[in-house]
Amino acid sequence: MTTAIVTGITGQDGAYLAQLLLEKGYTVYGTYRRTSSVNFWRLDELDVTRHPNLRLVEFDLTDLSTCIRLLQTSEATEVYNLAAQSFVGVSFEQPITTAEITGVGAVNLLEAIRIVNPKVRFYQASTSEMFGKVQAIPQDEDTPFYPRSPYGVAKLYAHWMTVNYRESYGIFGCSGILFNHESPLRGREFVTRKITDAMAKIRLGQLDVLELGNLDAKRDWGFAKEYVEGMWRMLQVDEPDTYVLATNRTESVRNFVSMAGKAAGFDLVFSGAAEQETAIDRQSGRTVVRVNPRYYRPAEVDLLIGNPEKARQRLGWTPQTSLESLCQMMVEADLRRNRAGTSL
Ligand code: NDP
Ligand code: GDR
Repeated sequence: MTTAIVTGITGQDGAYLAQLLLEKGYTVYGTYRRTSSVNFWRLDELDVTRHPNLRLVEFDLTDLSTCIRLLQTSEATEVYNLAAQSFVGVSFEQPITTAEITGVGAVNLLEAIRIVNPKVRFYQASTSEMFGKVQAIPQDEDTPFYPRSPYGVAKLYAHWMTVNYRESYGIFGCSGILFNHESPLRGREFVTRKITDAMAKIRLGQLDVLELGNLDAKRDWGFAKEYVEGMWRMLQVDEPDTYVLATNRTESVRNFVSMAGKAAGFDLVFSGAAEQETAIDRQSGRTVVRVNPRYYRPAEVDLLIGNPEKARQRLGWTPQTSLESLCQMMVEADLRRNRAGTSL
């Protein structure tokens, strides 16, 4: 039986990856931070919290000694580092915390692997945010990086340290450059879930209007459950490497709003320039969305679109779920939760 460590198991990807590994017969050490209130709602939704092969362990990525002890006690042979301060917006307000967790935290794990068992296979959750102000369209493994946020810079440091430990010490370190991936388990601070949750609430009469920032930003959005399969595949091949996972389709935030509106029964018409833009429901005439510049970021990533050809060829990985189906799935989940008053 293989044993894996998944850091950040309380997050979206951690929950899906735990489910996948448990289904494959792994023993999973899933790490969570001690907080004043428990945060296992995603694991509960996937019904894995009480799985007999799941060990939930208290852990903080910024503490090297904890990383070493976790490697020693678990005797894991695969480590998936998903833990991070992952919200780009907050990284502008908390750049140092973001650097410590999202950047240096990855090196704590790499050091623990070097000390305890250099044969451990390591997955680093890298990101399309490292491309930032993009230098080529579409972006692939050879596209130069130009991060545009403290989060992107911290992730770039962790990415290069993973490559460096691979080249310096022969550690099996893989870096997955994942483009945005969403699901009903996405945190409500991220734009897709913020939109699907709000559309559900407006439909149910629980919210008046949704306020958003930059509607022109374009993202390559896929389904998270499929992306964690790609993470696992990266650690099963003979050689460690860097891979892009993406859908190769990009859409604006505005288009995602229209899609989610449609799934919730609205027919939205946008008008007005930039900071005054609104979306009105054609049938009722009511304003459903309006721009609020407080959600703008100091520096923006305007357009991301990834080329996942290397992952297709070497890992046999291809995304399956269309953005329309993903959006529909998220709106339906949010309608259900908000009807029941259980939205998190
Ligand atoms: P989430 O924000 O949902 O989850 C992040 C996880 O990290 C949470 O479990 C969080 O715990 C944990 N964490 C935060 N700080 C620490 C710390 N100091 N010590 C230990 N754990 C900590 O992210 P996602 O699941 O969406 O993403 C997973 C990873 O993939 C992240 O590293 C993210 O940056 C990266 N990524 C995500 C993409 C996406 O589109 N989702 C795309 C590309 C990369 P807590 O619940 O206590 O806050
Ligand atoms: P991103 O995701 O920054 O791409 O990082 P997010 O959903 O936060 O933003 C996407 C785009 O939408 C614009 N936007 C808004 N964003 C939020 N959160 N809230 C708003 O109200 C809003 N209005 C417009 C943003 O400006 C941005 O352009 C995500 C995270 O999961 C990272 O951890 C991950 O590395 C990348 O995806 C790939």
